[in-house]
Amino acid sequence: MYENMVTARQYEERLQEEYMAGKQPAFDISAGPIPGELHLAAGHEAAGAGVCQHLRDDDTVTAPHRPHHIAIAKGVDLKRMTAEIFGRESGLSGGKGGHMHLFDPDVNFACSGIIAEGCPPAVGAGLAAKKRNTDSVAVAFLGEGAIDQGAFLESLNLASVQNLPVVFVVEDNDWAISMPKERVTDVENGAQRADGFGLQGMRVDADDAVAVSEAAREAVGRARDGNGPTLLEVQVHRRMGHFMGDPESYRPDEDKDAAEQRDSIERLESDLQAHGVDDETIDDLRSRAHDRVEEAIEWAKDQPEPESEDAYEDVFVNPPSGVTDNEPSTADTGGDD
Ligand SMILES: Cc1ncc(C[n+]2csc(CCOP(=O)(O)OP(=O)(O)O)c2C)c(N)n1
Ligand SMILES: [Mg+2]
Repeated sequence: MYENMVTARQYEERLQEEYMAGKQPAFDISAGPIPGELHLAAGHEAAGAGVCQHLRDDDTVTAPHRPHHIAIAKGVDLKRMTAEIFGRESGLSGGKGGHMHLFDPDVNFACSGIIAEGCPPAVGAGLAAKKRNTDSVAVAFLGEGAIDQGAFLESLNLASVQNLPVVFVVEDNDWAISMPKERVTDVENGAQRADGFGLQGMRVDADDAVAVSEAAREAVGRARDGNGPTLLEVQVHRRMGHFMGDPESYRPDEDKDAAEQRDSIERLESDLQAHGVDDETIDDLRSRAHDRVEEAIEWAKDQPEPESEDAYEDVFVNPPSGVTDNEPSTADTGGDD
């Protein structure tokens, strides 16, 4: 878990540098090697590492718009993920999705920029596992800002009534962009949402990877054993702005300071030291993470950009005629495109 969390933090620190290149002096979101929005997950690492520690490649994970720590913990190919973020041809989605649209079928990972969007597909994956009689599970990650979304609430209901192997993991960082949780949701503990739908609810209150891992062991185990879904809420902290370039003028200084102080990586490091792990071992893990991150970034930056004439490839099942030079496909997709 520690190596995973450090990899995620170091990875995002490097992405931050790359992202800002070319965007100054006046912030230009479309400039530089990583154009568009970038949502960093510094302060959320315990949730990704603690939960994904219990998952296999054949388990499905859907993640939201802040996906890197979860993708890394699930074992998504770091080089191809980085190439995707840099918009390169060898990226997971051919460079067309960017950082919020990472798909890796080898480890059954997907994410989306639409909040709560990952919940219905995770329920679908859970239903598929049940129908196929496998013991795979599906995990949907979402932010606390998404817990009032219909897609989430309907997913809770369906997973519960069908007793599906699904775990919903809410990363509660107290903020949805500039909106504090208490102004939009009248429950302090999001896990209480479970009560209305007849599934198990759990909450981990501290930024503690070990506590998350213990709760997730129980939740994933319940799903794998055919005993139904769980809603697990995990307290995390957003150490940065909602996205890069967010001046956070809406956020009180004390809140930012509190997020700085509650670092799950430092906490886990102290736990490891208290359990006799020596500094050399910790340094080794950190330097392994560093090398892996550098290798992925250097590799990705060397990859070619996609050809502009391929822009419409992989976008439509049946491209409207005239959209591409190719004849529209006549394949029967069995439904609407
Ligand atoms: C359905 C939908 N509505 C609104 C948005 C715009 N939006 C992007 S992120 C965000 C806030 C998400 O907050 P939360 O779920 O708590 O996740 P966090 O950013 O805190 O990790 C919103 C409203 C969106 N992407 N999708
Ligand atoms: Mg939030």
